[in-house]
Amino acid sequence: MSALKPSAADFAVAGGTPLFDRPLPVGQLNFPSAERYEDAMRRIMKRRYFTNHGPLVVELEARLEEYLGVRNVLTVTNATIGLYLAALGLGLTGKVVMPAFTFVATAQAMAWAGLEPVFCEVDPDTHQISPATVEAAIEPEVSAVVAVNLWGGSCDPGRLEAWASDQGLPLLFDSAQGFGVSTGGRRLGGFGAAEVFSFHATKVVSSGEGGCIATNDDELAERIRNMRSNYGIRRPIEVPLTVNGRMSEGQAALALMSLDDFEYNRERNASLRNIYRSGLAAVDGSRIVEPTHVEASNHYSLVCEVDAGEFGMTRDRLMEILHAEGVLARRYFFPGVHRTTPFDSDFPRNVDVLPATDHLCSRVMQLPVGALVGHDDVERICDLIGAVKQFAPVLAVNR
Ligand code: T4K
Repeated sequence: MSALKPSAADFAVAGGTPLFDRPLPVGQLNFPSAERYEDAMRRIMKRRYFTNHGPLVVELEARLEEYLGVRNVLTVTNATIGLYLAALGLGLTGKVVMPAFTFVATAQAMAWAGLEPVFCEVDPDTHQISPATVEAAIEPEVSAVVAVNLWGGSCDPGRLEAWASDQGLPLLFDSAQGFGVSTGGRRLGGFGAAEVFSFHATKVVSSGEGGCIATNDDELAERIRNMRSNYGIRRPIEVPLTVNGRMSEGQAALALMSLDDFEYNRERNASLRNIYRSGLAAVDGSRIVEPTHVEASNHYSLVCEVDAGEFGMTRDRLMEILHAEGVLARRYFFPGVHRTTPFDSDFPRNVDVLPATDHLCSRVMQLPVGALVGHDDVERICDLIGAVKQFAPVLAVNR
């Protein structure tokens, strides 16, 4: 019997007291102390230089180039704009293959760049794309592949790179979730034509909103530099369009502090994962998805699959129960990009052809990790999930 919830009537969905009075979210939300933040902002105020490639952005780009081991890093307002700029900078046209099991921004950015998505499957165990899943979606007019590195793991980018090179297809990586991740002896950042990272508040390195494009292609970098700033910079170079994708000094200050804190936060995430691992090991019907094809993960997210048959209730009913207790689990990526507007109506042929993606969308949830979640909290979440399973025969039907 669970000490937390001795009977089904003790669950908040049945009128009991919620386990957490302060709801626990899934995002990383790693931010510096108010003192460090105030100090950084005061320095910006004193300089009176707030944006347009200021000294903190210059410093950040140099540090990122060194850390990621790439020739060029271009900071941007957010990763969605970064993906859009990278696609335009690469001159992609026509159709691009990408997974439907990703955050909707991957496809939205390509649509803004005038590209048509052709959605491919992911591997049901790793949740990542592979040469085989991409190859199965290839059509004659496909001009590029947009690969996604998910969950602090990777899609084995070296293998995909070799395959894409054989096919003569440019490869752009959405590594929004992959900062600090290494695979095959290299950090993500230098694979394919370019990689795009997100520094959103929910990411492990954060500037509130923000991101960067990493590339070893100097010509591409120069083109994107000119596109990123409405008026272009440095030597004149022909670009299709310019836009405002610049990062501000305030964002750069946050990102620099977040870089300083990254190793601490990575280790903290890893320790939370260890508690989840042991806490859920005996809960049949729950499976923690480990970051695959990596030597070092950033442990950005804690992803759990729920097998309704084995667990005794659906993922959605379990989430309803967890939410009532203050555990704000999220069902990324429901319902799959192929089933979201406008992609479902614009490209209906993509909708009913992705059974592995649909299967994952019905059973995957993220559980809380990050700065607002303590080791004790994770122990209690695991006990709670165990208790839900124990009372599943009652709770599952009490809808
Ligand atoms: N490609 C991939 C593969 C991505 O995962 C993403 C972003 C992108 C591209 C695009 O990157 P950006 O353009 O965003 O740089 C969140 C994030 O907004 C998004 O960055 C992230 N992926 C995605 C997976 O998750 P939402 O709309 O589901 O998050 P939201 O705002 O509901 O927050 C999640 C939880 O965190 C909630 O419980 C609330 C809590 N929260 C959130 C924020 C922002 C807080 O407590 N405080 C906060 O400040 O998209």
